[in-house]
Amino acid sequence: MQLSNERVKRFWEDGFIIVKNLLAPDKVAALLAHAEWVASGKATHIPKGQLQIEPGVVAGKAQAENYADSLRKMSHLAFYDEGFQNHARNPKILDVIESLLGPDIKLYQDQLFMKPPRIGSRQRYHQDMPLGFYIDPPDMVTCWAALTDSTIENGCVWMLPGTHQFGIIEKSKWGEYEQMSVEGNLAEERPLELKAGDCSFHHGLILHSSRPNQTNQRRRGYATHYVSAKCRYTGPSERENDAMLMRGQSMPGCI
Ligand SMILES: O=C(O)CCC(=O)C(=O)O
Repeated sequence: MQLSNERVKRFWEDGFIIVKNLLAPDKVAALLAHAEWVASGKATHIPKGQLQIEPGVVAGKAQAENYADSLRKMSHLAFYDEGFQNHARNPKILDVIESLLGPDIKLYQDQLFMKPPRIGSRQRYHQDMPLGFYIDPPDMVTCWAALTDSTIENGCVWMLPGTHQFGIIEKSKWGEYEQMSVEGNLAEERPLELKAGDCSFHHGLILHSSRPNQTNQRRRGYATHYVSAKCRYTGPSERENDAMLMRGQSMPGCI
């Protein structure tokens, strides 16, 4: 489903859009079950280095009911696992990405955000691109797929509309926005409440955050980070570039 010109224009103005019901219920249920199996620690084909534990658990200040509920996120799954890779290659997602980035698309990274019940912590305001995405120009769009309903109470993602237009923003400024948000003084921020199967799409330079999970239910979101295959890779070593072609073609001298 290609986006209408009006929705594409909206994306470039705001830096994000929501596409409701993009994923079929059976696909969401299967991916969620697969995510829970991977999170249980039984999936030996995924390197352990790709996961992060909730900071409260690491600091001994929070206790998780079980191993899965101690996890904050898992990364780079589609590069090792067919189930996640099939999702990343979902033509409905790639059609939206193509409307925004053009026909030649690579997957640079992915992150399964776990947001466990009660102890799932706040994600501070940040831009994705300066946190390890080595590309030029900044043609990067993330699809955040809701595997469960995502609400204000269980810690949905919040966006600061239009901030992708400012380029890379100094990290001290991220902290200022964060402070204003925590104090409830950031009137421009917008919650992205989603139903399971909805997807939001955001630009790699937009400032965004997410809140703690205050409920007894897990909030799961799987983010796949796409870049244009026409970007140059600007990372420290070409060996670390394992971006995967999703659609169209690779370009000589590019990522
Ligand atoms: O899902 C979250 O809690 C954070 C999402 C996020 O930061 C991202 O998709 O880049």
